[in-house]
Amino acid sequence: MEKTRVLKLWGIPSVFAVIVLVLLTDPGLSQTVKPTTHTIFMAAIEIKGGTSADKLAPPSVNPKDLSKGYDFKAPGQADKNDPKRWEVSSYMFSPGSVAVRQGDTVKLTAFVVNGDEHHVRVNDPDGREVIAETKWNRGREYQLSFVTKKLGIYHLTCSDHAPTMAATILVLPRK
Ligand SMILES: [Cu+2]
Repeated sequence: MEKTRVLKLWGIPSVFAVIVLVLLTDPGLSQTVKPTTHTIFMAAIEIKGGTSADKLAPPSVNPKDLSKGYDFKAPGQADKNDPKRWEVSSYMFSPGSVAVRQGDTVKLTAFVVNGDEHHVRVNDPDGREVIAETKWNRGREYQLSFVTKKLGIYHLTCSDHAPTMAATILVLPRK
């Protein structure tokens, strides 16, 4: 209030003075002004589910035909001691989506928990390669870094488990 009064004394109408103060003091707005570096931790994981054919019939379409990232163990394959059990799984990146602003630097640190091998690359919103395909092995940690020059969606994909093992980096306008 004191600052408002001071500005008013300078001859600036109070409504404008308040707007100026809000713009100067709002941390959310000032954060968007200069590019920043986002350190993002990601894991390559496999989630699993299973049930008994007594409770639910296995799917009529083999999940493996839908994505290389899906796995299916039919009754008889999943558990030799339980011939009715069937299981499914899916490889994924966690988190699967992050948002940054244009011009920000993405510093990604990825740890491979599941799957012995993944071939991973990053493409920009126009499909151009930003990070060339690299082999990631289980139990290792990998780092990659790039500047988000373009607006839109950058894609981190694994060719071994396409199309579902993918993560998106949404690039928003700087403001
Ligand atoms: Cu993979």
